[in-house]
Amino acid sequence: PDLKIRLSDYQPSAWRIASVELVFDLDIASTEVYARLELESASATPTPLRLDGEGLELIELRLNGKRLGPLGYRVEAHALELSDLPASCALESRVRIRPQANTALEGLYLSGSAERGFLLTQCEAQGFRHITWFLDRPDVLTRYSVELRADAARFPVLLAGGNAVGSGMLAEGRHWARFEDPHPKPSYLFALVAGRLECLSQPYITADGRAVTLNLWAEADAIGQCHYALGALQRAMRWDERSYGRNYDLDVFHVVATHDFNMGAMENKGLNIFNAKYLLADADTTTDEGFRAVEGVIGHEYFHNWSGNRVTCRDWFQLSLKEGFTVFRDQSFSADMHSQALKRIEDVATLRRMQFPEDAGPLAHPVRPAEYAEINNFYTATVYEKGAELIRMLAARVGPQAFRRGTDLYFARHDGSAATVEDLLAALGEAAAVDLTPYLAWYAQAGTPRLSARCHHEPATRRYVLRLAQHTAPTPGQAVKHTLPIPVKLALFARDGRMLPLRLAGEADAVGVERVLELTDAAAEFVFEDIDEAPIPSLLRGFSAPVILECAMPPGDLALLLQHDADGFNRWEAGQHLASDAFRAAHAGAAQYAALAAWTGALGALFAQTDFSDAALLAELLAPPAISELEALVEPHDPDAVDAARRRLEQALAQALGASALAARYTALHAAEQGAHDAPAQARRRLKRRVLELWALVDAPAALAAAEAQFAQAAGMSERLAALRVLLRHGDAGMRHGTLTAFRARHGQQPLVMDTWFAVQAEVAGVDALDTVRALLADAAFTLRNPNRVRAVLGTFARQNRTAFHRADGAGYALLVAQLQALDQLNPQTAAALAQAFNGWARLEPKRRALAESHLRALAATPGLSRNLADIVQRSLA
Ligand code: DPP
Ligand code: ZN
Repeated sequence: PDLKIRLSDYQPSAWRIASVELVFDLDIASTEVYARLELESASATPTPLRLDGEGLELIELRLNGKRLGPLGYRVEAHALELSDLPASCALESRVRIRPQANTALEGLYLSGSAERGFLLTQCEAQGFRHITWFLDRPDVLTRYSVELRADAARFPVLLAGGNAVGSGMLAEGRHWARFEDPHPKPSYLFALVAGRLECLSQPYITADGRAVTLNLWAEADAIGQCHYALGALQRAMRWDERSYGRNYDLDVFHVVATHDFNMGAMENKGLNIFNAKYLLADADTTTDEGFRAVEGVIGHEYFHNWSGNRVTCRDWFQLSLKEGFTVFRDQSFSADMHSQALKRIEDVATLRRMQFPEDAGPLAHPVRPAEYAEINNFYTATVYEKGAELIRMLAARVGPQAFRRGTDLYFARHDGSAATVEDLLAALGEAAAVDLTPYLAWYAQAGTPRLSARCHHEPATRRYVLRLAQHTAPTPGQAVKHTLPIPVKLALFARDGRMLPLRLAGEADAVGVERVLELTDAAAEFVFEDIDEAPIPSLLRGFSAPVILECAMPPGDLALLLQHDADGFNRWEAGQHLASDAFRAAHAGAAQYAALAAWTGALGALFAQTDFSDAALLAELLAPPAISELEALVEPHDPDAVDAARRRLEQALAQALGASALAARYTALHAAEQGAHDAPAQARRRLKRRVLELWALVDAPAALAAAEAQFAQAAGMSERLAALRVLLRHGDAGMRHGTLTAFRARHGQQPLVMDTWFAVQAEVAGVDALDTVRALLADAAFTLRNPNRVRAVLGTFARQNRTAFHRADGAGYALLVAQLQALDQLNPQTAAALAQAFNGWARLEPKRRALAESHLRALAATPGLSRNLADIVQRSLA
């Protein structure tokens, strides 16, 4: 049967819910939920009301106060249907739900143990239907009034979204608390939390003068790790006031940390709930990247208060309306807090590592999908990361002032309602007096466009001709592709490193030295005048469009850009281009090749410049592209061969830099290290980590000795972990065992650090890698019930440890499939996310391809597969 939901079938709801009152009698094993819905038919002649519900034990239904007998309604598998209702009525329901038995972590569930854990909810996308009967769709916005009741000793803290309006004691040691949210919201933004939690609190005054209390909540052993997040939250709030004119809008803002969470975090109105991984942070347990991730996610969820909550999505097809936009907002925030160029490099690297493979494989889908079988499988890199790139293109297209006017217009026009992608583009376009509708094609079309650039110089006419052409390969369900508007930011460099003035044919004067061309057709030619000698083009600066640029360039030209381009991103990009060319040659078995020499030579020169001030950028320059990017360059591919060729690149780079220079740089960085957390200290640590890794490739004994010392004396987790990684990769069995034991002895009681302990072992390549993973799965601290732990072991193994997962005998596939079958019984969402590690299987060399396919088919044939996992497996095999 075709169970797909389609965008083209969208119909507004036939019923509205004017308000809802909820009362929860909370208990771990069994919770009773009372709901009173004030219903209004959208039409004069009401149609039957169909409410969503899953796994609810119905106790009682009342219509306008009168109890409904079994003939008054119909209960189906996932719906409650009532016919012949008056156009306006009150429906009351009582249901029983079972939080402790809820291992899917969707709806109301228990985090931690029955004795000490707390209750919480996760409702996006469709968790609310696991709590009560409701119109569980984002375009039904309602005012919520919520009362929580629970044993006062077991659940001293009771929280729900909105403002607290009262609390008190009940009989038998129970207490109650009541909350009202003045802002209408869809059910996916509902949340409650109940249990023993500690609070870190701080007053905050918004730019428009509202006194707000910021409350960060965590279990007692973790509350001390909330200070960094609290500071980040205040920075995010100020930033949104300044950058977008957005103010917070309730008296209190709660953020709660849990170790049991399927996602990174959740933007519930007034009550954000965070995976502890993105909230808890201190120097002893958190790396520099970890701190930046906390700040970014704090920003992301906070920014949703406007882009997602005040203006929400009409339907789940519009998910990127809030997610792509909000990722763009959090990227901009992080860039403003740190470095524009580095943030851009990191974000593009993430896009290429996660989204490009998705867009090139069987799960490819547009940023706004046209259909889905299971919406939880569309919280993807495409909807998030590519969606953010589309907003970035639009922002660049209209310019900063018009973009701000446009977002102001969007928020004002759609406040308190549910919007579409068209609504956002209309507001931005109106503010800029630009027709942005051609950009809608980006939302509808899957696949990464290939942008090819060919250039030639005509000395006689002093012209430089740039020919751009675009092509997008077919993706599943989309055989024919359309042309897209592609903004190409560019500059032309003279041989001496000068940027040339840019005058296009037909223009009277040059328009600056950097400009944006828009390719709107399949191909176009751009002619630059007054160009005396063949320049070096710097194309797609700042990664001005999410495309694959194909432009053959001589290694010497790329080396020049790598050393001199003023655009930090394109500088890095030139190195990536060189490294990719070198990789192709290495993979093809070439003994020596110009690209490799140019890459190592240019990096050697940069490395030797002792005044190269940007240590963090240098660290990024010294890394070749990720393995998942390189895999895409050869088809079909053998993971062992890809891995070997990438290693040859790193080896050649380490040799070119030289053991003594690496040792000297390491020593200098180590001496400067003070355990500080300012940007220069972080940059030094970043470079030091990379230098240590390269050093170990050319002088393992010396690098290992340094790593052991660094591990023993580390001032914080960045240092400790960098050393541990090198020891695990290059050390002997005794060293590995010793450091892992010491690490565990120190951090065994800290779940997030133990996730790292698991992950660093699961990522190590080698013949015994699979035995390591088996041992980790058998460890007493491993459990399939905790998503972070599952991702640490199985996610790291299947996504990061390519040679182990893709072992030639198929043992890696067998291991993952067996784990997926077990995990799916407990947590379908996490199982479905993990199964996407199979994504590139069809591009493998024939032997592995056949093995991967047969294991996927076995998985598909598993009886009782969840809809989540079945959807991924079936689309992967289609
Ligand atoms: N919690 C997820 C996010 O913020 C889904 N909304 O992206
Ligand atoms: Zn989000």
